[in-house]
Amino acid sequence: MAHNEHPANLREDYITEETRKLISSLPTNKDSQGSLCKYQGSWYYYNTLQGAINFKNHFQPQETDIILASFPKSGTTWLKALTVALFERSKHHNDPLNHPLLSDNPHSIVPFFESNLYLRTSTPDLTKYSSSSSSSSPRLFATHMPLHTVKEGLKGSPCKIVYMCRNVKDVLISLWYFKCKYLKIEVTRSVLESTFESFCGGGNFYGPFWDHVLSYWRGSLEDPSHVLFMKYEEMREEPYVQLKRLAEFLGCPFTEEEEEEGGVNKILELCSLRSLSDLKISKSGKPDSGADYKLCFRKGEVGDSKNHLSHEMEMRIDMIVEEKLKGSGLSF
Ligand code: PAP
Repeated sequence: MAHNEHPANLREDYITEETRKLISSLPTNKDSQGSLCKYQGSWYYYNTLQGAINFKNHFQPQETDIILASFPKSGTTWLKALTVALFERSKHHNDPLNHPLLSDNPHSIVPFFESNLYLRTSTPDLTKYSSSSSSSSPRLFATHMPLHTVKEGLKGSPCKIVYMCRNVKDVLISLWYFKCKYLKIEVTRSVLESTFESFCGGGNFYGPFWDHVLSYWRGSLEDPSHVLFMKYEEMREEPYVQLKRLAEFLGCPFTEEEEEEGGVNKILELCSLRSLSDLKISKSGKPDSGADYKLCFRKGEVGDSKNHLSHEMEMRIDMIVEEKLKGSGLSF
């Protein structure tokens, strides 16, 4: 792949002199896609690290901001769609066809701090994301950074943070498929095996997985009114209950009347993998940079890893995760 075709967040052409100096003092690592360094306990490709630093130093939070956080491939697209739909619901009673989720992808409505907004600049224009005429719409942002780094950017502002967690084995399989499609390479076992090895060693992008998850898990225990910990598997299992939980946490609970009128189910239907992936924008849309929107959607199955990981691979990663999460109260 020619250098200029390589995804911007994996490259190293936006870093400042200062960041270059910082990187020289950090642990570094290389994979097939580029160079990574370990910053505040998490591995970043260099441009993404620059995005994280730009965010940390320059983001000006508003108290009502909502941050949607996740490890990649854990259900971010779904969480973004559900949150947008929760805040849009009162506006589209009489005008359902004008709903932003029908004409735009959740990732373009809710941008990532480090890999979109702050990737190339420390002063992005955030006016587009400011509360619109309706004061019921807070600004929505997303991130894959761990909680401690996000908190530095929030500078003490009491923003609400929602974390979506998913079983590491399904994350791994989802990432394997995504990586191959994104990089336009064949989906082979050897890519799965190298992705698996890098997950087990913890040196993968945003890894180690368990430290990422634990940062939010502990944050949610310490401060449950500001950090909500959700699980993809629970969303699949009991979407109605979980969407209500999300709405309550975000301060926009469903009224009895809304529930009686089927308001919860309407949002679940609008944001289902089937509905979203069926939209024209999902089939042929593209962001200015990054993956085609169709790559956001695949199977969305719980336990798909069973179809791909060998018994030995499952045992090995299960043991690592069990060991790393021991005593935390979190399990999969
Ligand atoms: P990202 O890190 O690139 O943002 P993310 O959305 O977190 O990706 O995860 C993608 C996974 O969510 C895919 O899982 P799979 O590979 O196991 O199929 C994708 O199919 C799934 N997904 C996307 N949208 C939805 C949705 N609306 N409902 C349920 N799952 C979804």
